[in-house]
Amino acid sequence: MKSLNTNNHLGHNDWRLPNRKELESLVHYGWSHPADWLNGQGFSNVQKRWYCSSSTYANFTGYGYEVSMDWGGVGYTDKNGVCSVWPVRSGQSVSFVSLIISLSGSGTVTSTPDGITCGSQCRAYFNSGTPVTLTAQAASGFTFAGWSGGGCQGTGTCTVTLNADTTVTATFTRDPVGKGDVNYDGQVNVTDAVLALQVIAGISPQQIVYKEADVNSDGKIGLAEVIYILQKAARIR
Ligand SMILES: [Ca+2]
Ligand SMILES: [Ca+2]
Repeated sequence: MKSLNTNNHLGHNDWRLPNRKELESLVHYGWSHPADWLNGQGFSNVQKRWYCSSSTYANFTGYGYEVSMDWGGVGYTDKNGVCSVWPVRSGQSVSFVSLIISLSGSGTVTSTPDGITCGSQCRAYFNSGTPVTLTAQAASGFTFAGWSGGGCQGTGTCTVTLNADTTVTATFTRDPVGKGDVNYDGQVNVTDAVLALQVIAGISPQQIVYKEADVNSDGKIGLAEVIYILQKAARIR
């Protein structure tokens, strides 16, 4: 890096190593090899290797963070070790902030612009000041109960203007047990009838039985439930 500045590389002498957030912001997590994606986006010669960052590893200051453009991971290595460099210029720097999504219950959260696809990708970096709109989608059997953190609330989409590292929590609550859904899997079918019959016969049920599946308000799973379930399964109810 020093020699780039000493030699006034490409007419500039403010070259530096990117920091960890800047390098991570280049990674497209939807691709198994970020280098392949970057080389198709106007960059050239991006290698499937570790790239050094300027960020020091806090637990051991002789080490610095590095980011793999092969698989997108973050690691750390001896500052005197060998890794690839991606020179950037101070005059062009922007500051990046992180957005982390925390999920409670089952569902997904996506962002516009792209970056967050949570469950699988729950952390992304954006330019400071970027408005990011988050959309929540409950999994089957769950209902989106709302946002918290980052100024988000309610159950609609939420637009967060990222001026600092931010964590937003999306809470999904499980739907109540439906009538006749003895094993609480969201469906009323013959499996539920079998479980109910096992309860009646005093046989240990093969799955957990939810008494909330009660259909006649006696607080028990019994013949009334079996009849209800079979009528449902036979489509005569
Ligand atoms: Ca069921
Ligand atoms: Ca009952």
